Amino acid sequence: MTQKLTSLLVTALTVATGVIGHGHVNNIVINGAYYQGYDPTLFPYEPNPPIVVGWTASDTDNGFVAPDAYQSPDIICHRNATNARGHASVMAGSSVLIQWVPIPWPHPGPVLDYLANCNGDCETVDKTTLEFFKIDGIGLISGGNPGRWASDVLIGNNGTWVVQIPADLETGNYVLRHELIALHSAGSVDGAQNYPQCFNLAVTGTGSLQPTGVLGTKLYQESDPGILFNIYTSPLTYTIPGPTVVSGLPSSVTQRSSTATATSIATVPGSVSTGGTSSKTTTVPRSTSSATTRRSSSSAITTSAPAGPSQTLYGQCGGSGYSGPTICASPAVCSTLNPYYAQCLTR
Ligand SMILES: [Cu+2]
Repeated sequence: MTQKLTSLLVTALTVATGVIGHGHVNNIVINGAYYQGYDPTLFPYEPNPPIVVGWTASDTDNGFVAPDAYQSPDIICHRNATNARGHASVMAGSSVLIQWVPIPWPHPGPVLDYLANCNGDCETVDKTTLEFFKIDGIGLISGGNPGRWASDVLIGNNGTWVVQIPADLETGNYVLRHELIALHSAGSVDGAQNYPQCFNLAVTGTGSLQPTGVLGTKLYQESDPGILFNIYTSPLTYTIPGPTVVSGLPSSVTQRSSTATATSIATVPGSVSTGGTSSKTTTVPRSTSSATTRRSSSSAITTSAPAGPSQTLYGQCGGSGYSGPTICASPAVCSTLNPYYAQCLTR
């Protein structure tokens, strides 16, 4: 009864905070090129939304998928998701920067990234056949109640997360499934909040890595120790939910902010005569492109100095057991080098 009341209150608070409390990925950046994502708060209301690299979903409230939907297709790429109509090309070993909006992201929790081979075009693949393998995952970094989380690193980098496409990955079309899990209410059953976001990537390279994966509907269970988890105690030990990271891959690469220098248009299969490996990259400066002026998203990936005590350049700003300043004096940004050490660095 008490739990029910609590969850009702949480629901009421969640509704009250509206879009301020949640978010979605506005864009990704690959080698300085900016690719618009799917904007669930705008595109459903546009007669001709642009073709983008992000999957369409019906989270018009910027909301989440709850644990009671873990065995439903909604967990795969968010609610009622349908395939992105375009893709971005990326070389294996390159990094993809993912930009969340609005900033700051409000919730503590892990950051996870998966890939699934489409074995054909990702624009038409049946999402319920995708088998996801985890390419990185970071949870609790230090402390407890509530502790410092991977999400705090994302927040410290202006809502961005850097994912490295495995250097050995076999050439092919992949869905990148990037996910934040918010744990602020996860102490109650069905209280965690998953924010999965999917993107189509055409990966080129010479590698042969073909990890085995699991269906999206088999990633998590409501009762997983990293899902039903109370962050408001100390000390904490956290188990990142889902399958383990593919053997040989780091749990995270160095996190940093980045600025796009060009805007690229999502490639549509069959529309480029040179084949699927080249993208139609334009060299429009991002400050004048239509994609970047949407919702003032360009400001989201410029570096700004948040309030609070700050660490000097090259000083420590995070890591297991660290309790000093976690914000870097501008223009440095806090870069997580490993779970035990983060340092203020300039780009
Ligand atoms: Cu929220």
